[in-house]
Amino acid sequence: MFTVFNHFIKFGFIVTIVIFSSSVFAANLAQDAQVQKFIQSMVSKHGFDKKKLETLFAQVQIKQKILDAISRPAEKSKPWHEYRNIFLKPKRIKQGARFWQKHKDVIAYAHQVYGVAPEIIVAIIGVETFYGRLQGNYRVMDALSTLGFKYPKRSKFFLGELELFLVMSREQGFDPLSKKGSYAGAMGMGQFIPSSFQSYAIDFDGDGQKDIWSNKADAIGSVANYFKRHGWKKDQPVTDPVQLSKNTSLTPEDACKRSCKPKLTVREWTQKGVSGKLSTTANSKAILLALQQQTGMEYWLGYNNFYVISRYNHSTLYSMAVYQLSQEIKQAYITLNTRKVNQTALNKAISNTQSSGK
Ligand SMILES: [Ca+2]
Repeated sequence: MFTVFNHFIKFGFIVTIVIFSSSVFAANLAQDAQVQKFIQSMVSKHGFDKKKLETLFAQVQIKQKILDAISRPAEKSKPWHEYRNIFLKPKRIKQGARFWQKHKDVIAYAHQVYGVAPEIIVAIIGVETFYGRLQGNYRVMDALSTLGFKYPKRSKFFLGELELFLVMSREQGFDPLSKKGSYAGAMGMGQFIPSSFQSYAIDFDGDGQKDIWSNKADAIGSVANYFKRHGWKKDQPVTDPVQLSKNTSLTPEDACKRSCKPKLTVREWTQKGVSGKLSTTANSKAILLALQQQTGMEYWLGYNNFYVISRYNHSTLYSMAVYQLSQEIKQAYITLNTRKVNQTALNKAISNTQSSGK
């Protein structure tokens, strides 16, 4: 390879190589047999215009970077104390409180309509996109086409998402090339893939558009709706820290790793040697969580609402990070508003003193 590369450099073909490597599949995608088949199914199934779709796919780019990203071997999972530090940074907490403050009316309304705790809605948007700032830089068309047509392992899934994306672009009246998202086609402030958009995105401000990219009300309402539809219970606890008794037979192996539906009741966990100050009843169902801290294992019980967070991302660590971030944001939000109340009271007192001194 090196020899060939040098040969090209020698003859001034480096530019050719660079162009070639960034657009390995640069030929008109619309001519690809698989794409033609897909176009045909969009025409017969959904009544799309063949010519228009061909024009669209001629502009779509297959991205090697996306194939590299999805094929990258999964990172060895981090211990909790490292994972936690990625998300629970002061900047994310502070900006979460500010985001809440700025959109407090619509967040309060989403809470009222869907019953989902405001701090959870804010934490999800904070973890997913840093409050909408980092929504992904790939065109959704490029991402879904690359994975649908050039990644056979998940082709069926991503072609299904591509189909839904085209349908939603027609329904919502946007240019499919105009929307950006993650390399896997997750879109907007809450990173919905098209099938999630179809099932859970809502037009929360009633302007006729479901705009989860730039309309804060729609993004907030859609996240709240997602949680409600996955079974979030209003004012119910999420999780509690617990201890294991010395003679328990429970080990970290009994703890949930990914996406476990609570089966045992709190009473049953108690009988197995779990104890702690619990914010729920003995009949509530729970899962055991074991989190690797620097100094040893830390245990928690997770309830129904913890399971609902895991519907967003199946990792137990993700759900715990969202929960703990939500608690930090809540505290920061209260502090922010206490300061505001104090300042208002102080201003009032000053103004009273001044007027009485006149
Ligand atoms: Ca809207």
